[in-house]
Amino acid sequence: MLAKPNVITIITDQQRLDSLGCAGSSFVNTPNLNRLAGNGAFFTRAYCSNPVCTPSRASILSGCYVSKHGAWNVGMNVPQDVKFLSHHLHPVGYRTHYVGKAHLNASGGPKDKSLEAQIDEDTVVDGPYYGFETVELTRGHSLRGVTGHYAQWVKQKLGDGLPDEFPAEEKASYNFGGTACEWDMPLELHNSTWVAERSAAFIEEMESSDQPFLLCCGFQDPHHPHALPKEYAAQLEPEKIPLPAYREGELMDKPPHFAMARRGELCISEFRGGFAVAGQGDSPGYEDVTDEEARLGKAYYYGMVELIDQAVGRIISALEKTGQLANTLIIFTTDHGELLGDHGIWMKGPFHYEQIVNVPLIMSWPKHIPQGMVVDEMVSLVDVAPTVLSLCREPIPHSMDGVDLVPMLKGQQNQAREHVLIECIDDPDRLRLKTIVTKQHKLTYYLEKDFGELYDLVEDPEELVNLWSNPDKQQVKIALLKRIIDTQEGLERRAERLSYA
Ligand SMILES: [Ca+2]
Repeated sequence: MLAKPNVITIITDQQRLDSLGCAGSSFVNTPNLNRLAGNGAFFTRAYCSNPVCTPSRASILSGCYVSKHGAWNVGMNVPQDVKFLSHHLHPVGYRTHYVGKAHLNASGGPKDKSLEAQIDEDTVVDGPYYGFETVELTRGHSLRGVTGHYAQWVKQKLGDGLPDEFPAEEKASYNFGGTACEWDMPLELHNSTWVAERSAAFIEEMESSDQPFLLCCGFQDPHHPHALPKEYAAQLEPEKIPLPAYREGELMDKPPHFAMARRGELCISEFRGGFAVAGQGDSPGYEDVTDEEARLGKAYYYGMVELIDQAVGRIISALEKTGQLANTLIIFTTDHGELLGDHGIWMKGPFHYEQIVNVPLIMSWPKHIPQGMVVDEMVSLVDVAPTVLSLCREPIPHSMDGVDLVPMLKGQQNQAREHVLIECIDDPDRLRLKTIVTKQHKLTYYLEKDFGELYDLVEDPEELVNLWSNPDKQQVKIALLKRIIDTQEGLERRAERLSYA
């Protein structure tokens, strides 16, 4: 019998598709990720299921859309009965381990209600955790992310305890979410270095084991604050980075919360629910971001991706050195993208622009996934879990909403799906979005609102012309609305029918 493959899922945080050299970007240097893509399949139209952390991560690991798994926003725990890849693979002999940022629990709030909320500089969470037998977790991002197992590791490296802080100098006079921060954090102690080193250590441990493994690597970057070790920041060439794409007046035909986000008014608007709008927080707005600040903020962001690239190189080289590369399926993706000032807005949230929802996805397993394959057909990150199970020759549970991509990867199918669904519930009483994306169109329905969005992605790839109210497009609009209802019906909870009556 053939041995089961090892599986490594690498999930970064808030990474844009254009942050990869293999996506055609000349201003970012990602040799290791380009090579990984060249050794496998690179997807140019992979869509996340939700524009923020927890819901999207739960979808990647469970193969279910947000309506099905129920973790509808950040600040909450993924329900314990949701089954992840770890729950499916551990009982069939897999050793399961997680290193890095998970964000499957609320990051704050009452500590007795969330394990991850307990993580701080002195407190770690060891697992078992959501089907992973062991975990080494951290919480937060860059300047605010030296916590949990990562903090313990830094302390051990320094020998004489953790300094009160690693100081950082902000390059903009106010924090708009994309501010560049020059950070007094040595490269060898950076969070991406930690994820690489601990992942490599696990891979080395597994060299002599008969068990296959599932390793999940969760990078905290390139999530804001955009902070880089001084030594790395010095090498940046911000002048090479394109300025954000924004045309004055382009938000006029959009739902009102778009322009409010730009003006920094979301937090005081009718769209704010019990908490600030996820992905925007109490942002002061972006109208005053200068070209110089924007370019620098973007340069630091892409620099953070380059550090991830180097870390991924170390993880792959640990597989090579231990002779496990040929039998390891590697998935590289992220939870959602980032606007970086495009359309006049930074970060993410209830704006389903391509920069937020069309995300990086690479799958590599030499001899099993065609090398150098570029997949331009649409896929969803809910397809990751069923595809992993298929490649591990394990049954795919009916409860998964994702489809098995293997027939498409093997050339037996031209396309895996006709549309993808993206859901966002910012607040059950406020902004709720259902987006359907097809080959040509993208429609976003806002529940109980008079506004909506419709784009022709072929004619208008920059999503500048909202066709929602265009009289000539009402047939298309009705067809896409029908698809949302059809898709939603499939997510309803259904008990198993056992007999006629
Ligand atoms: Ca995230």
